[in-house]
Amino acid sequence: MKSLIFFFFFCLVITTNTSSITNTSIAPPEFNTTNKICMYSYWTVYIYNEISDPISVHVQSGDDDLGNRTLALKENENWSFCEAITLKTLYYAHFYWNSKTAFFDVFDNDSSNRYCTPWKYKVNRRCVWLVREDGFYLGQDVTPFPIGWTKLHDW
Ligand SMILES: *C1O[C@H](CO)[C@@H](O)[C@H](O)[C@H]1NC(C)=O
Ligand SMILES: *[C@@H]1O[C@H](CO)[C@@H](O)[C@H](O)[C@H]1NC(C)=O
Ligand SMILES: *[C@@H]1O[C@H](CO)[C@@H](O)[C@H](O)[C@H]1NC(C)=O
Ligand SMILES: *[C@@H]1O[C@H](CO)[C@@H](O)[C@H](O)[C@H]1NC(C)=O
Ligand SMILES: *[C@@H]1O[C@H](CO)[C@@H](O)[C@H](O)[C@H]1NC(C)=O
Repeated sequence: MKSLIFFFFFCLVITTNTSSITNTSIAPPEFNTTNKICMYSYWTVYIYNEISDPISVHVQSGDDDLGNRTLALKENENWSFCEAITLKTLYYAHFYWNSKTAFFDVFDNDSSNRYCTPWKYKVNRRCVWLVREDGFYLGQDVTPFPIGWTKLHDW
């Protein structure tokens, strides 16, 4: 069990305007970003449901199973871990929304370096998934959609 959850408060200040309020249903969270020291990066991955139906999310890795969780609208699942120095840390997930399903890697070396918060000495890193009716988006923060989000998968 290498996933331990550590949380710290970090006030995320996002300027909003009227268009973003009508366009974003999820309020910016206060991410807990403890400066936990790892050999390499310390990560927290968040998966937010932005679909009005409940969805089920089942996250697993080679040696960890976070279970089948149900997320209502705006709810999130999150977990934290030290990235292996081999950079081979991999988490994958099954998603269920009514009759639709999806299955893909929710954390790997390549997508985390491309779309998540960049490496910085002794600073925790973060990936945020946004689950929408039209697919799955990855970003660094809960910013007003579609700013900062990259669509990576369909249902
Ligand atoms: C934030 O992380 C710290 C360190 O792990 C923990 O003690 C604290 O309870 C966390 N706070 C929240 C709100 O999760
Ligand atoms: C949010 O706004 C953008 C442009 O401002 C638009 O392209 C997009 O379709 C909107 N999304 C929703 C869910 O209304
Ligand atoms: C992360 O998940 C826990 C429950 O596992 C929840 O209490 C916490 O609020 C979540 N963090 C954020 C930033 O929403
Ligand atoms: C997880 O929950 C969904 C929805 O209830 C279900 O369709 C799916 O079979 C479950 N998956 C597992 C592995 O239990
Ligand atoms: C990890 O990703 C970085 C940046 O995309 C890449 O340069 C490096 O070769 C990758 N390492 C492994 C072990 O996949």
